[in-house]
Amino acid sequence: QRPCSAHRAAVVRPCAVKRSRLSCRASSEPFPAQVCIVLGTQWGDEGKGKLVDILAQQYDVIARAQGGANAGHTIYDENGTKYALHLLPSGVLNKKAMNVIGNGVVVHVPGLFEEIAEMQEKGVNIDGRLLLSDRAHLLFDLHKEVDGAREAELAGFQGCRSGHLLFDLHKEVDGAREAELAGNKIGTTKRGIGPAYASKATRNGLRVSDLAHPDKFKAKLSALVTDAQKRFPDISYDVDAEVAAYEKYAERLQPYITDTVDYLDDAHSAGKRILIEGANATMLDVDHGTYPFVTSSNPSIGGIVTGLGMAPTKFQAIIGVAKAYTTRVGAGPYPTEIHGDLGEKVREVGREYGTTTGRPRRVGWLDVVALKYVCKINGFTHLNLTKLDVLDGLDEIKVGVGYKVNGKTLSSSMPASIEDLEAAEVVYETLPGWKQDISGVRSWADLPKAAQEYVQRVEDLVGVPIKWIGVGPGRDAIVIKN
Ligand code: 2SA
Ligand code: GDP
Ligand code: MG
Repeated sequence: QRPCSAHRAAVVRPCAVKRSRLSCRASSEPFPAQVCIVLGTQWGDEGKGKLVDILAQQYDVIARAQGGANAGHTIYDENGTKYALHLLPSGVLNKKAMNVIGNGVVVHVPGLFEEIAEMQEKGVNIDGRLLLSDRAHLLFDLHKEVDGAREAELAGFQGCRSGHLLFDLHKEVDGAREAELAGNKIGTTKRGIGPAYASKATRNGLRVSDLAHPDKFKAKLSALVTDAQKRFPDISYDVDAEVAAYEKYAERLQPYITDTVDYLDDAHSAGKRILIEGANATMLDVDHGTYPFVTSSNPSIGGIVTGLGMAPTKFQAIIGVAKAYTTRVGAGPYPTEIHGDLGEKVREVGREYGTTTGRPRRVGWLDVVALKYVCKINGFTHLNLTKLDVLDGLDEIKVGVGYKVNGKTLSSSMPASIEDLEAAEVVYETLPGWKQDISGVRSWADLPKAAQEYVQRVEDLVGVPIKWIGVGPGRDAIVIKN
Protein backbone atom coordinates (compact mmCIF):
# COMPACT_ATOMS: atom_id res chain seq x y z
CA GLN A 1 0.00 0.00 0.00
CA ARG A 2 2.77 2.50 0.90
CA PRO A 3 4.89 2.51 -2.26
CA CYS A 4 1.72 2.89 -4.24
CA SER A 5 0.52 5.87 -2.21
CA ALA A 6 3.95 7.48 -2.30
CA HIS A 7 3.98 6.97 -6.03
CA ARG A 8 0.57 8.57 -6.41
CA ALA A 9 1.64 11.50 -4.25
CA ALA A 10 4.76 11.85 -6.36
CA VAL A 11 2.57 12.05 -9.43
CA VAL A 12 0.56 14.83 -7.85
CA ARG A 13 3.65 16.72 -6.70
CA PRO A 14 6.48 15.65 -8.97
CA CYS A 15 8.84 18.50 -8.20
CA ALA A 16 8.03 19.41 -4.62
CA VAL A 17 11.23 18.01 -3.13
CA LYS A 18 13.51 18.69 -6.08
CA ARG A 19 12.61 22.35 -5.94
CA SER A 20 13.97 22.45 -2.40
CA ARG A 21 17.50 22.29 -3.83
CA LEU A 22 17.17 25.72 -5.27
CA SER A 23 17.36 28.08 -2.35
CA CYS A 24 17.05 28.45 1.38
CA ARG A 25 15.56 31.90 1.54
CA ALA A 26 13.50 31.12 4.64
CA SER A 27 16.53 29.79 6.50
CA SER A 28 18.59 32.91 5.89
CA GLU A 29 16.03 35.19 7.51
CA PRO A 30 17.15 35.77 11.09
CA PHE A 31 14.60 34.94 13.75
CA PRO A 32 15.22 37.22 16.72
CA ALA A 33 14.36 35.02 19.74
CA GLN A 34 17.35 33.77 21.74
CA VAL A 35 15.23 30.91 23.04
CA CYS A 36 12.59 29.65 20.66
CA ILE A 37 10.21 26.71 21.08
CA VAL A 38 8.42 24.82 18.32
CA LEU A 39 5.34 22.83 19.39
CA GLY A 40 2.71 20.72 17.69
CA THR A 41 -0.82 22.12 17.99
CA GLN A 42 -2.90 19.16 16.79
CA TRP A 43 -2.37 15.39 17.07
CA GLY A 44 1.23 15.37 15.85
CA ASP A 45 2.91 15.29 12.42
CA GLU A 46 2.15 18.93 11.71
CA GLY A 47 5.60 19.35 10.15
CA LYS A 48 7.50 20.49 13.25
CA GLY A 49 10.68 18.80 12.02
CA LYS A 50 10.75 20.89 8.87
CA LEU A 51 10.45 24.21 10.73
CA VAL A 52 13.01 23.12 13.32
CA ASP A 53 15.40 22.13 10.54
CA ILE A 54 14.93 25.53 8.87
CA LEU A 55 15.36 27.52 12.07
CA ALA A 56 18.20 25.29 13.27
CA GLN A 57 20.45 26.88 10.69
CA GLN A 58 20.38 29.99 12.92
CA TYR A 59 20.65 28.34 16.35
CA ASP A 60 23.59 27.08 18.43
CA VAL A 61 21.74 24.49 20.49
CA ILE A 62 18.74 22.34 19.56
CA ALA A 63 16.98 20.49 22.39
CA ARG A 64 14.33 17.80 22.79
CA ALA A 65 12.38 17.85 26.06
CA GLN A 66 9.81 15.04 26.05
CA GLY A 67 8.53 11.94 24.30
CA GLY A 68 10.80 9.31 22.85
CA ALA A 69 11.16 7.33 19.65
CA ASN A 70 7.38 7.53 19.13
CA ALA A 71 8.14 10.86 17.48
CA GLY A 72 8.81 10.82 13.77
CA HIS A 73 10.11 14.03 12.26
CA THR A 74 10.77 14.02 8.53
CA ILE A 75 13.14 16.53 7.00
CA TYR A 76 14.81 17.01 3.64
CA ASP A 77 18.20 18.65 3.18
CA GLU A 78 19.13 20.99 0.35
CA ASN A 79 19.91 17.97 -1.88
CA GLY A 80 16.47 16.49 -1.31
CA THR A 81 17.86 13.67 0.91
CA LYS A 82 15.21 12.48 3.34
CA TYR A 83 15.88 11.98 7.07
CA ALA A 84 13.38 10.46 9.51
CA LEU A 85 14.34 11.38 13.07
CA HIS A 86 12.92 9.83 16.21
CA LEU A 87 15.13 10.59 19.19
CA LEU A 88 17.68 12.95 17.72
CA PRO A 89 16.56 16.57 17.48
CA SER A 90 15.70 17.76 13.96
CA GLY A 91 18.52 20.29 14.22
CA VAL A 92 21.21 17.68 13.60
CA LEU A 93 21.65 18.83 10.02
CA ASN A 94 23.14 22.11 11.28
CA LYS A 95 26.64 20.76 11.69
CA LYS A 96 27.63 23.62 13.99
CA ALA A 97 24.81 23.08 16.47
CA MET A 98 24.89 21.10 19.71
CA ASN A 99 21.95 18.71 20.14
CA VAL A 100 20.51 18.06 23.58
CA ILE A 101 18.26 15.22 24.70
CA GLY A 102 16.74 16.52 27.92
CA ASN A 103 15.73 14.85 31.15
CA GLY A 104 12.07 14.57 30.08
CA VAL A 105 12.83 12.27 27.13
CA VAL A 106 12.55 8.49 27.52
CA VAL A 107 15.55 7.01 25.74
CA HIS A 108 15.83 3.63 24.06
CA VAL A 109 19.63 3.43 23.92
CA PRO A 110 19.97 0.80 21.14
CA GLY A 111 17.50 2.83 19.07
CA LEU A 112 19.52 5.97 19.66
CA PHE A 113 22.70 4.27 18.43
CA GLU A 114 20.84 2.93 15.38
CA GLU A 115 19.66 6.43 14.57
CA ILE A 116 23.17 7.84 15.01
CA ALA A 117 24.49 5.12 12.67
CA GLU A 118 21.80 5.87 10.07
CA MET A 119 22.73 9.55 10.16
CA GLN A 120 26.40 8.67 9.80
CA GLU A 121 25.60 6.53 6.75
CA LYS A 122 24.02 9.63 5.24
CA GLY A 123 27.15 11.65 6.01
CA VAL A 124 25.92 13.40 9.16
CA ASN A 125 28.43 12.89 11.96
CA ILE A 126 27.01 13.35 15.46
CA ASP A 127 30.32 13.01 17.33
CA GLY A 128 30.82 15.92 19.69
CA ARG A 129 27.38 17.30 18.85
CA LEU A 130 25.09 15.35 21.15
CA LEU A 131 24.43 15.66 24.87
CA LEU A 132 22.20 13.31 26.82
CA SER A 133 20.78 14.28 30.18
CA ASP A 134 21.97 12.17 33.09
CA ARG A 135 18.40 12.41 34.43
CA ALA A 136 16.68 11.05 31.30
CA HIS A 137 14.87 7.76 31.85
CA LEU A 138 16.00 4.61 30.07
CA LEU A 139 13.38 2.90 27.94
CA PHE A 140 14.15 -0.83 27.74
CA ASP A 141 12.88 -3.45 25.30
CA LEU A 142 10.89 -4.55 28.35
CA HIS A 143 8.81 -1.37 28.08
CA LYS A 144 8.10 -2.10 24.42
CA GLU A 145 6.92 -5.58 25.33
CA VAL A 146 4.64 -4.20 28.02
CA ASP A 147 3.30 -1.61 25.54
CA GLY A 148 2.47 -4.41 23.08
CA ALA A 149 0.93 -6.60 25.78
CA ARG A 150 -1.26 -3.77 27.09
CA GLU A 151 -2.47 -2.87 23.62
CA ALA A 152 -3.23 -6.53 22.88
CA GLU A 153 -5.26 -6.73 26.05
CA LEU A 154 -7.37 -3.63 25.61
CA ALA A 155 -10.63 -4.40 23.80
CA GLY A 156 -14.29 -3.42 23.91
CA PHE A 157 -15.44 -1.42 26.90
CA GLN A 158 -13.71 1.74 28.15
CA GLY A 159 -14.26 1.90 31.89
CA CYS A 160 -13.99 4.65 34.48
CA ARG A 161 -11.65 7.40 33.57
CA SER A 162 -13.57 10.50 34.58
CA GLY A 163 -10.66 12.77 35.44
CA HIS A 164 -7.88 11.82 37.78
CA LEU A 165 -9.76 11.41 41.03
CA LEU A 166 -7.93 9.14 43.39
CA PHE A 167 -10.33 6.24 43.52
CA ASP A 168 -9.58 3.44 45.99
CA LEU A 169 -9.09 1.50 42.78
CA HIS A 170 -5.84 3.36 42.17
CA LYS A 171 -4.45 2.00 45.38
CA GLU A 172 -4.80 -1.51 44.01
CA VAL A 173 -2.21 -3.16 41.85
CA ASP A 174 -2.02 -2.13 38.20
CA GLY A 175 -3.94 -5.29 37.24
CA ALA A 176 -7.08 -4.08 38.97
CA ARG A 177 -6.97 -0.86 36.98
CA GLU A 178 -6.48 -2.82 33.77
CA ALA A 179 -9.54 -4.93 34.55
CA GLU A 180 -11.51 -1.74 34.99
CA LEU A 181 -10.17 -0.31 31.77
CA ALA A 182 -10.56 -3.41 29.60
CA GLY A 183 -11.37 -1.10 26.67
CA ASN A 184 -10.23 -0.15 23.17
CA LYS A 185 -6.62 0.00 22.29
CA ILE A 186 -5.06 3.42 22.23
CA GLY A 187 -3.26 2.68 18.98
CA THR A 188 0.16 3.45 20.45
CA THR A 189 3.33 3.35 18.39
CA LYS A 190 4.40 0.34 20.54
CA ARG A 191 7.67 2.09 21.24
CA GLY A 192 7.25 1.54 24.99
CA ILE A 193 6.49 5.17 25.74
CA GLY A 194 3.56 4.73 28.18
CA PRO A 195 5.24 1.96 30.18
CA ALA A 196 8.52 3.94 30.40
CA TYR A 197 6.72 7.02 31.75
CA ALA A 198 4.76 4.70 34.04
CA SER A 199 8.05 3.38 35.46
CA LYS A 200 9.17 6.97 35.96
CA ALA A 201 5.95 7.88 37.80
CA THR A 202 6.00 4.63 39.79
CA ARG A 203 9.59 5.52 40.74
CA ASN A 204 11.11 2.21 39.75
CA GLY A 205 12.51 3.47 36.43
CA LEU A 206 16.22 3.55 35.65
CA ARG A 207 17.91 6.74 34.56
CA VAL A 208 20.99 7.44 32.47
CA SER A 209 22.90 8.21 35.69
CA ASP A 210 22.28 4.60 36.82
CA LEU A 211 24.66 3.42 34.09
CA ALA A 212 27.54 4.71 36.20
CA HIS A 213 26.67 2.23 38.97
CA PRO A 214 26.74 -1.23 37.37
CA ASP A 215 26.56 -2.93 40.77
CA LYS A 216 23.12 -1.43 41.44
CA PHE A 217 21.99 -1.44 37.80
CA LYS A 218 21.28 -5.17 37.71
CA ALA A 219 19.24 -5.11 40.92
CA LYS A 220 17.16 -2.18 39.70
CA LEU A 221 16.54 -3.73 36.30
CA SER A 222 15.63 -7.09 37.90
CA ALA A 223 13.09 -5.33 40.12
CA LEU A 224 11.59 -3.63 37.06
CA VAL A 225 11.33 -6.93 35.19
CA THR A 226 9.82 -8.75 38.16
CA ASP A 227 7.23 -6.01 38.49
CA ALA A 228 6.29 -6.23 34.80
CA GLN A 229 6.14 -10.03 34.95
CA LYS A 230 3.70 -9.91 37.88
CA ARG A 231 1.39 -8.02 35.58
CA PHE A 232 2.26 -9.86 32.35
CA PRO A 233 3.61 -13.34 33.28
CA ASP A 234 4.21 -14.25 29.63
CA ILE A 235 6.95 -11.69 29.27
CA SER A 236 10.31 -13.44 29.34
CA TYR A 237 13.34 -11.25 29.73
CA ASP A 238 17.02 -12.13 29.91
CA VAL A 239 18.22 -9.69 32.55
CA ASP A 240 21.84 -10.86 32.40
CA ALA A 241 22.04 -10.35 28.65
CA GLU A 242 20.47 -6.92 29.00
CA VAL A 243 22.87 -5.92 31.78
CA ALA A 244 25.83 -7.05 29.65
CA ALA A 245 24.53 -5.07 26.67
CA TYR A 246 24.04 -1.96 28.79
CA GLU A 247 27.58 -2.21 30.18
CA LYS A 248 28.79 -1.78 26.61
CA TYR A 249 26.27 0.96 25.84
CA ALA A 250 27.38 2.78 29.00
CA GLU A 251 30.91 3.08 27.62
CA ARG A 252 29.70 4.32 24.26
CA LEU A 253 27.27 6.77 25.85
CA GLN A 254 29.87 8.21 28.20
CA PRO A 255 30.94 11.12 25.95
CA TYR A 256 27.34 12.29 25.61
CA ILE A 257 26.17 12.12 29.24
CA THR A 258 25.87 15.57 30.80
CA ASP A 259 23.99 17.57 33.37
CA THR A 260 21.98 19.26 30.63
CA VAL A 261 20.25 21.66 33.07
CA ASP A 262 23.65 23.19 33.81
CA TYR A 263 24.69 23.03 30.18
CA LEU A 264 21.58 24.90 28.97
CA ASP A 265 21.83 27.48 31.73
CA ASP A 266 25.49 28.18 30.90
CA ALA A 267 24.72 28.27 27.17
CA HIS A 268 21.92 30.76 27.78
CA SER A 269 24.12 32.97 29.97
CA ALA A 270 26.80 32.92 27.28
CA GLY A 271 24.25 34.32 24.80
CA LYS A 272 23.92 31.09 22.79
CA ARG A 273 20.72 30.71 20.79
CA ILE A 274 18.60 27.76 21.87
CA LEU A 275 15.88 26.12 19.77
CA ILE A 276 13.58 23.64 21.49
CA GLU A 277 11.75 21.01 19.50
CA GLY A 278 8.47 19.62 20.79
CA ALA A 279 7.54 16.05 19.91
CA ASN A 280 3.93 14.85 19.46
CA ALA A 281 1.43 17.67 20.14
CA THR A 282 -0.91 19.28 22.66
CA MET A 283 -4.00 17.29 21.62
CA LEU A 284 -1.94 14.21 22.58
CA ASP A 285 -0.90 15.77 25.91
CA VAL A 286 -1.58 13.46 28.85
CA ASP A 287 -3.22 16.38 30.72
CA HIS A 288 -4.70 18.55 27.99
CA GLY A 289 -5.33 16.14 25.13
CA THR A 290 -8.12 13.73 24.28
CA TYR A 291 -7.40 11.49 27.29
CA PRO A 292 -6.97 8.50 27.35
CA PHE A 293 -6.20 8.58 23.61
CA VAL A 294 -3.01 10.51 24.20
CA THR A 295 0.67 9.91 24.66
CA SER A 296 2.17 9.74 28.15
CA SER A 297 4.16 12.97 28.23
CA ASN A 298 3.27 16.67 28.16
CA PRO A 299 3.98 17.83 24.61
CA SER A 300 2.69 21.30 25.58
CA ILE A 301 4.69 24.17 27.05
CA GLY A 302 4.74 22.68 30.57
CA GLY A 303 6.56 19.61 29.31
CA ILE A 304 9.25 21.83 27.85
CA VAL A 305 9.84 23.52 31.21
CA THR A 306 10.05 20.27 33.17
CA GLY A 307 11.66 18.26 30.39
CA LEU A 308 14.68 20.55 30.15
CA GLY A 309 14.72 22.20 33.57
CA MET A 310 14.60 25.60 31.88
CA ALA A 311 12.77 28.52 33.43
CA PRO A 312 9.92 29.88 31.27
CA THR A 313 11.19 33.46 31.79
CA LYS A 314 13.95 32.54 29.30
CA PHE A 315 11.51 31.81 26.45
CA GLN A 316 10.99 34.54 23.87
CA ALA A 317 9.13 32.79 21.09
CA ILE A 318 6.71 29.88 21.22
CA ILE A 319 5.75 28.76 17.74
CA GLY A 320 2.73 26.54 17.20
CA VAL A 321 2.81 24.34 14.11
CA ALA A 322 -0.61 23.52 12.61
CA LYS A 323 -1.49 21.70 9.43
CA ALA A 324 -3.92 23.59 7.18
CA TYR A 325 -6.14 20.56 7.88
CA THR A 326 -5.68 17.92 10.60
CA THR A 327 -4.47 14.35 10.93
CA ARG A 328 -4.45 11.88 13.75
CA VAL A 329 -2.82 8.44 14.08
CA GLY A 330 -4.30 5.87 16.39
CA ALA A 331 -7.69 5.70 18.06
CA GLY A 332 -9.69 8.41 19.80
CA PRO A 333 -12.32 11.06 19.16
CA TYR A 334 -11.73 13.25 16.13
CA PRO A 335 -14.63 15.69 15.63
CA THR A 336 -13.66 17.10 12.21
CA GLU A 337 -12.60 13.75 10.69
CA ILE A 338 -13.26 13.41 6.94
CA HIS A 339 -14.51 9.96 5.98
CA GLY A 340 -14.77 8.33 2.57
CA ASP A 341 -13.18 9.28 -0.73
CA LEU A 342 -12.34 12.85 0.18
CA GLY A 343 -10.44 11.74 3.30
CA GLU A 344 -8.61 9.15 1.20
CA LYS A 345 -7.72 11.80 -1.39
CA VAL A 346 -6.27 14.20 1.19
CA ARG A 347 -4.32 11.30 2.77
CA GLU A 348 -2.78 10.35 -0.57
CA VAL A 349 -1.93 13.89 -1.67
CA GLY A 350 -0.54 14.72 1.78
CA ARG A 351 1.31 11.39 2.03
CA GLU A 352 -0.26 10.94 5.42
CA TYR A 353 1.47 7.81 6.69
CA GLY A 354 3.24 7.52 10.05
CA THR A 355 6.93 8.37 9.99
CA THR A 356 7.68 5.83 12.72
CA THR A 357 5.19 3.04 12.03
CA GLY A 358 3.94 3.70 8.48
CA ARG A 359 0.33 3.64 9.73
CA PRO A 360 -2.21 5.53 7.60
CA ARG A 361 -3.13 8.76 9.34
CA ARG A 362 -6.79 9.70 9.77
CA VAL A 363 -7.56 13.00 8.07
CA GLY A 364 -9.90 15.86 8.99
CA TRP A 365 -10.70 19.53 8.46
CA LEU A 366 -8.88 22.20 10.40
CA ASP A 367 -10.34 22.35 13.90
CA VAL A 368 -10.25 25.96 15.10
CA VAL A 369 -11.96 25.09 18.39
CA ALA A 370 -9.10 22.76 19.30
CA LEU A 371 -6.52 25.21 17.93
CA LYS A 372 -7.83 28.09 20.05
CA TYR A 373 -7.84 25.85 23.11
CA VAL A 374 -4.25 24.81 22.41
CA CYS A 375 -3.23 28.47 21.94
CA LYS A 376 -4.56 29.24 25.44
CA ILE A 377 -2.44 26.51 26.95
CA ASN A 378 0.79 27.32 25.16
CA GLY A 379 0.71 31.10 24.66
CA PHE A 380 1.96 30.96 21.09
CA THR A 381 3.69 34.04 19.74
CA HIS A 382 3.49 32.79 16.12
CA LEU A 383 1.95 30.01 14.09
CA ASN A 384 3.34 28.01 11.18
CA LEU A 385 0.51 26.77 8.96
CA THR A 386 1.84 23.77 7.05
CA LYS A 387 0.82 21.66 4.05
CA LEU A 388 -1.41 24.32 2.51
CA ASP A 389 -0.41 22.83 -0.87
CA VAL A 390 -2.20 19.60 0.03
CA LEU A 391 -5.54 21.44 -0.24
CA ASP A 392 -4.76 22.65 -3.79
CA GLY A 393 -7.23 20.39 -5.58
CA LEU A 394 -10.30 21.03 -3.42
CA ASP A 395 -13.37 22.97 -4.61
CA GLU A 396 -14.15 24.10 -1.11
CA ILE A 397 -12.52 23.82 2.28
CA LYS A 398 -14.25 23.50 5.61
CA VAL A 399 -13.06 24.83 8.95
CA GLY A 400 -14.57 23.64 12.23
CA VAL A 401 -15.41 26.76 14.26
CA GLY A 402 -17.70 25.46 16.99
CA TYR A 403 -18.78 22.33 18.84
CA LYS A 404 -22.40 21.90 19.88
CA VAL A 405 -22.24 19.86 23.07
CA ASN A 406 -24.96 19.37 25.67
CA GLY A 407 -26.97 22.35 24.41
CA LYS A 408 -23.96 24.73 24.43
CA THR A 409 -21.70 25.88 21.61
CA LEU A 410 -18.00 25.83 22.43
CA SER A 411 -15.64 27.91 20.32
CA SER A 412 -12.33 27.77 22.16
CA SER A 413 -12.51 25.02 24.78
CA MET A 414 -12.65 21.24 24.65
CA PRO A 415 -14.98 19.01 26.65
CA ALA A 416 -13.01 16.98 29.21
CA SER A 417 -15.04 13.85 28.65
CA ILE A 418 -14.41 11.93 25.47
CA GLU A 419 -18.04 10.81 25.51
CA ASP A 420 -19.05 14.48 25.15
CA LEU A 421 -16.37 15.05 22.54
CA GLU A 422 -17.55 12.04 20.56
CA ALA A 423 -21.12 13.42 20.67
CA ALA A 424 -20.08 16.96 19.65
CA GLU A 425 -21.66 18.32 16.51
CA VAL A 426 -19.19 20.47 14.63
CA VAL A 427 -20.22 23.87 13.26
CA TYR A 428 -18.36 24.53 10.01
CA GLU A 429 -17.47 27.54 7.94
CA THR A 430 -16.94 26.77 4.26
CA LEU A 431 -14.36 28.67 2.24
CA PRO A 432 -13.66 28.48 -1.50
CA GLY A 433 -10.67 26.45 -2.70
CA TRP A 434 -8.07 27.87 -5.12
CA LYS A 435 -7.79 24.89 -7.49
CA GLN A 436 -4.24 25.79 -8.39
CA ASP A 437 -0.81 24.25 -7.71
CA ILE A 438 0.86 26.45 -5.07
CA SER A 439 3.87 24.20 -4.43
CA GLY A 440 6.15 26.53 -6.40
CA VAL A 441 4.93 29.72 -4.73
CA ARG A 442 7.50 31.44 -2.52
CA SER A 443 5.90 34.76 -1.62
CA TRP A 444 2.65 35.80 0.01
CA ALA A 445 1.81 38.04 -2.93
CA ASP A 446 2.03 35.10 -5.34
CA LEU A 447 -0.45 32.92 -3.44
CA PRO A 448 -3.86 32.75 -5.13
CA LYS A 449 -6.38 35.12 -3.57
CA ALA A 450 -8.51 32.26 -2.20
CA ALA A 451 -5.43 30.73 -0.51
CA GLN A 452 -4.56 34.10 1.05
CA GLU A 453 -8.15 34.43 2.25
CA TYR A 454 -8.07 30.96 3.76
CA VAL A 455 -4.87 31.70 5.70
CA GLN A 456 -6.14 35.13 6.75
CA ARG A 457 -9.46 33.68 7.95
CA VAL A 458 -7.62 31.10 10.07
CA GLU A 459 -5.40 33.81 11.55
CA ASP A 460 -8.43 36.00 12.33
CA LEU A 461 -10.30 33.11 13.93
CA VAL A 462 -7.35 31.96 16.03
CA GLY A 463 -5.97 35.38 16.92
CA VAL A 464 -2.28 34.43 16.66
CA PRO A 465 -0.13 35.68 13.75
CA ILE A 466 0.68 33.11 11.10
CA LYS A 467 4.29 33.81 10.14
CA TRP A 468 5.18 30.80 7.99
CA ILE A 469 3.06 28.89 5.47
CA GLY A 470 4.26 25.50 4.24
CA VAL A 471 3.71 24.73 0.56
CA GLY A 472 5.79 21.55 0.21
CA PRO A 473 8.07 19.21 2.16
CA GLY A 474 11.38 20.76 1.07
CA ARG A 475 13.31 23.31 3.10
CA ASP A 476 12.63 26.19 0.79
CA ALA A 477 8.94 25.35 0.28
CA ILE A 478 7.81 27.97 2.72
CA VAL A 479 6.15 31.37 2.41
CA ILE A 480 6.59 34.15 4.94
CA LYS A 481 3.25 35.89 5.49
CA ASN A 482 3.30 39.66 5.20
P1 2SA B 1 2.43 6.39 22.24
O1 2SA B 1 3.20 5.46 21.35
O2 2SA B 1 2.15 5.81 23.58
O3 2SA B 1 3.01 7.76 22.33
O4 2SA B 1 0.98 6.52 21.52
C1 2SA B 1 -0.07 7.19 22.17
C2 2SA B 1 -0.89 8.03 21.21
O5 2SA B 1 -0.03 9.06 20.68
C3 2SA B 1 -0.03 8.99 19.27
N1 2SA B 1 1.29 9.30 18.75
C4 2SA B 1 1.49 9.88 17.58
N2 2SA B 1 0.63 10.47 16.74
C5 2SA B 1 1.16 10.97 15.59
N3 2SA B 1 2.48 10.85 15.23
C6 2SA B 1 3.35 10.27 16.08
N4 2SA B 1 4.58 9.95 15.68
C7 2SA B 1 4.77 9.11 14.46
C8 2SA B 1 4.85 9.98 13.22
C9 2SA B 1 3.61 8.12 14.41
C10 2SA B 1 3.75 6.91 13.49
O6 2SA B 1 5.55 10.98 13.29
O7 2SA B 1 4.22 9.68 12.20
O8 2SA B 1 4.72 6.71 12.79
O9 2SA B 1 2.78 6.12 13.53
C11 2SA B 1 2.88 9.79 17.32
N5 2SA B 1 3.48 9.21 18.38
C12 2SA B 1 2.49 8.92 19.25
C13 2SA B 1 -0.37 7.53 18.94
O10 2SA B 1 -0.85 7.38 17.63
C14 2SA B 1 -1.41 7.24 20.00
O11 2SA B 1 -2.64 7.78 19.61
P1 GDP C 1 6.40 16.21 12.62
O1 GDP C 1 6.23 14.97 13.43
O2 GDP C 1 5.51 17.32 13.09
O3 GDP C 1 7.82 16.65 12.46
O4 GDP C 1 5.86 15.85 11.16
P2 GDP C 1 6.17 14.52 10.30
O5 GDP C 1 7.52 14.61 9.74
O6 GDP C 1 5.79 13.29 11.04
O7 GDP C 1 5.07 14.66 9.17
C1 GDP C 1 4.97 15.80 8.36
C2 GDP C 1 5.13 15.37 6.89
O8 GDP C 1 4.73 16.44 6.06
C3 GDP C 1 6.57 15.06 6.51
O9 GDP C 1 6.56 14.03 5.56
C4 GDP C 1 7.07 16.37 5.91
O10 GDP C 1 8.09 16.17 4.95
C5 GDP C 1 5.82 16.86 5.24
N1 GDP C 1 5.67 18.32 5.18
C6 GDP C 1 6.03 19.25 6.09
N2 GDP C 1 5.61 20.47 5.69
C7 GDP C 1 4.97 20.30 4.51
C8 GDP C 1 4.28 21.18 3.62
O11 GDP C 1 4.16 22.38 3.85
N3 GDP C 1 3.73 20.60 2.49
C9 GDP C 1 3.82 19.27 2.22
N4 GDP C 1 3.25 18.79 1.11
N5 GDP C 1 4.47 18.42 3.04
C10 GDP C 1 5.01 18.93 4.17
MG1 MG D 1 5.70 13.00 13.18
